[in-house]
Amino acid sequence: MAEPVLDNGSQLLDFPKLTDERGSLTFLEGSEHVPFDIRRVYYIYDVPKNQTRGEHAHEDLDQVLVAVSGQFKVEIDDGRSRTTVTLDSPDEGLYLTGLTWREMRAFSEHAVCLVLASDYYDEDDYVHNYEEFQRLSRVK
Ligand code: T46
Repeated sequence: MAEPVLDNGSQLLDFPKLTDERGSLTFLEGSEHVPFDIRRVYYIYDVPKNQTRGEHAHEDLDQVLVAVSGQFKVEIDDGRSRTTVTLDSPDEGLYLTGLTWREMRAFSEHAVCLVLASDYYDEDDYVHNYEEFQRLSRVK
């Protein structure tokens, strides 16, 4: 069952998990387990403990973040409220939609953040300035 984390539609998603004596398998199908067609996949790893990643929003991009190994925290903000989610399970994803500021920190050793994205990489879609993000969130 999807659990809302922000009013803008960002939410935690539960994925299928098939476990037998050989271990576990989770699969994700675009538009089925993830609410968009997947155009891009990337992963973030080898992050030193004291480093922060993200610190931006996207104007028009949906993404799902999954801790496929280890754990990390994601602080998210839709311009009205801010919350922190800990991702630590390969069968759970954090769906980020709308204009959502994100900061990822406290990566554990060997943490891997898999990201599924609704579109190709576009530097122009990034909002790096927090004041600009707040201004945009008031008009959207
Ligand atoms: C996001 C969070 C969760 C590419 O060339 N192609 C890509 O698809 C991506 C994602 C990045 N890059 C380049 C751009 C930078 O030169 O890789 C470098 C590092 O990217 P960035 O500093 O944006 O990484 P993070 O971890 O701060 O942010 C990333 C995503 O960029 C962003 O969309 O939401 O992960």
